[in-house]
Order: sequence, then C-alpha cells, then structure tokens
Amino acid sequence: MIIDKADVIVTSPDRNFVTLKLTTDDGLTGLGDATLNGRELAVVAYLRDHVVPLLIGADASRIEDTWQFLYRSAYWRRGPVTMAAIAAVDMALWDIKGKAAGMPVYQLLGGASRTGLLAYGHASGVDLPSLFDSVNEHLEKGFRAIRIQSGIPGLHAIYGIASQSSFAGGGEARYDHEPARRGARPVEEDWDTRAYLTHLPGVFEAVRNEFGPDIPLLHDGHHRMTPIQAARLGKALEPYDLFWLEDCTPAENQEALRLVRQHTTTPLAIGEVFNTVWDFKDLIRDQLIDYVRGAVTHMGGITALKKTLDYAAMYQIKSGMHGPTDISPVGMAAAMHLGLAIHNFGIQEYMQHGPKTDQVFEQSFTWRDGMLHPGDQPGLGVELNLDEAGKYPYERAYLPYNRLKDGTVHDW
Ligand code: GCO
Ligand code: MG
Repeated sequence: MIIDKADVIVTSPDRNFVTLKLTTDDGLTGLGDATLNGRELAVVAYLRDHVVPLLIGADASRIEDTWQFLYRSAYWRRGPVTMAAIAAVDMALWDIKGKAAGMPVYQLLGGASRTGLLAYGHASGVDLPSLFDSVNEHLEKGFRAIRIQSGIPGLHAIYGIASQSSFAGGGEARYDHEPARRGARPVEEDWDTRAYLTHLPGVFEAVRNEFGPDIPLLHDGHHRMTPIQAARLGKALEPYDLFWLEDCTPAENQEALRLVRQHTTTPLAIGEVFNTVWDFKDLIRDQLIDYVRGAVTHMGGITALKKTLDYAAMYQIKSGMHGPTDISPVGMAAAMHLGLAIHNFGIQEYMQHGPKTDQVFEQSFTWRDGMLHPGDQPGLGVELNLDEAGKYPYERAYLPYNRLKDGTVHDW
C-alpha cells in the first residue's frame, strides 16, 4: 500500500469543492475533502505544492504517523488551510484502509454505537408565515430536528435566510440559503444586534405555539453577539427549550463562553471554524459548551476530531458535527462514519447538497425517517465521477460580510 499518485481535484457543480484523491500501487483509491469555503485555492496550493510531493512513495497504511508528520514537520501548526489539507489526507487514508480491509470506516473506528444518526435541517423565513412553510417542508421531508433562522424587521439580508438571497445580488447558483456567492467580490449584508435580540424570542414563541413542545429546535447566532448580548439571548430563549444555541459569540475568545454560561441554561454549541483540539481545550475542560461543532474537514480529519470528541466525552459533551453544503459529500461521509462509531454522538447537521453535486459524488449513505447512515460500502462509501467533475470548473466565490447601519464592518 504505497501511495503512487495524489490528485487534487477542484470542481464546482453547485458550489466549489476541493477533493484529494490518493491512489496506491495496488490500485486502491481514497478520497478526502479539503473544501474551505471562499478560500478554496489556498488549500489546493498547500496540497499540490507542499503535501503531495511528501506523499508519493509513502506507506498508505500509516494514518497516525502521516498525521503527526504533516502536522509537526510543517513547523507552522494549525490554521484552517493547513488543517483542511491534513484532513483531506487523513480521510483519504481511512478510505483506503477501509477498502483494504473490506469494511466501512465506522467498523474500523470500533463499530456502530447506534442504528442511525439524528440529523437536523435548516428551516428559515423572512417572516413567520414563510418560516412555518419552511418548517412544514422539513417535517414532510422527515426531519426530526430543525434549525430556525428568521428574517429581522428592518434588515434586508442576513445569514441563514433562503428567501432573502436576491437582496444583494451578485450571483446565481444559490440553492437553499447557500451563503457563498459566485462573483468577483463578497456581497454585503446588513446587521443590527438590538433588532435581532428584540425579535428572535417572539419567533421561537410562535414556532413552539405552532409546532408544539416536542420537536428539537436549534438556532445559529453566527458569531455576531458580545458575551453579554449572547447571555441575554440564551436567557430569553430558555422557555422555548432549544436543543442548542450555536456560535453565540465569536469563537476566538474562549473566555466569552464562561460569561454566557453563568447566565443561561440554554445548551451551547460552538466550533465550526475551529481547527484543532486546542481551540476547544478550555471550553471542554471547564464545561462551557454542550456540543462540539467541529467538522472532520476543518479539524484535521477523522483522526484528530475523534480524539477531540473522546476528550469531550469525559465531560458529557457531545458531537454536533458541522454539515453545511460547503462540507463535500466526502466530508459528510467521514462525519457519518465517525458519528456512528463514537459513544457521545449528539446530532448531525444535514443541509443536503444539490443534484449536480450528487452526480459528481456517487454516495452510498441513506437518509430515512430523519436518520442518516453512512452505508456499508468498504471505506467512506463515496466515489468521485471524474467526467461529471470535469464539467464544472472552479468559479470564484466569496462568503458575504456584514456592515452595520453606520458602515462599520461587523462579524458575519
Ligand atoms: C452552519 C454554518 C454555515 C456557515 C458556512 C460557512 O451552521 O451550517 O454556520 O452555514 O455559514 O459553513 O462556510
Ligand atoms: Mg453555524
């Protein structure tokens, strides 16, 4: 099992994806997701120029050793570009090991701890009627847990709302509320935290009145509040029994969550932009969060995220792996194998890819009665159709950014 070939494939079916494909001398192939939304080509260069030359001739069976070598020998550790590149190598090696063993990756990780993975979908609306329609659509699709994002009176375009996508213009190929837009520059959105804090509790009250107390509801604050604002929101949402409040403050300052925690029992989830266990260390050790939002794709792969989740398990903190459309089907499969195997699985985000993406990536997971399962194909269970991938060259795309009414740039 010597690595003979390493290809970095960029394709843009519904959005941009970066995939690493490793081929061994005995003809096995493995795929890894290296997609970093809006900064895709930086990871392509990192892989092609600096990592691929180190992989050719290496022993594909040495997953842990390869991880440690890529992490430590770079000297410059961590960061989203580095860790997405390492993640792709790690996933591809797990894929190869599974194929060599004739087993799905979750078996190599210890076997299934459950029959399927509870998944949540994204409901959104500019106002209550459109939000209720969106919740109903998700219930009809079988979702048993739903994220609620609402428009805010006075604001034109904010994160997470599907039907506001035309406000800032600048791009097509947007499905659901895929935030990255194709175009030369990022589009601008608007934000007002006071308006948001005033409006949101009423939205959750209305949703609970309409849909009852049973369905798990989630919300994403998308890093836009100060600690005391987040504390206020967490407290105000307590009557509506959220499954979690996500990314209530920017993630860099782990201490911020201590303040939020002191004020509210609303469960907290964070970490979609984190890259290593070090970003989570204090949050886990001091029990300041309830769910780890790290993605396999951005946390350095299955190897590293499993260690982080095992550490979290000691504190009864569970997984809530990131699963938006910018995690490719390969990254989603890796999350599903890991989620099926670990004891402290919490929930899996499942935003669903578009039809073109599903043609490029041939997948074997199942989605039934609100539950995901990675399937039983050897490896990760995803193959890349190169002919389909070749139809969609890279297109420049950026995530939006926020400005307040007075023009100040705000966290998006
Ligand atoms: C989520 C996330 C995404 C991000 C996106 C950025 O909870 O799913 O917040 O929607 O905005 O992944 O690339
Ligand atoms: Mg999020």
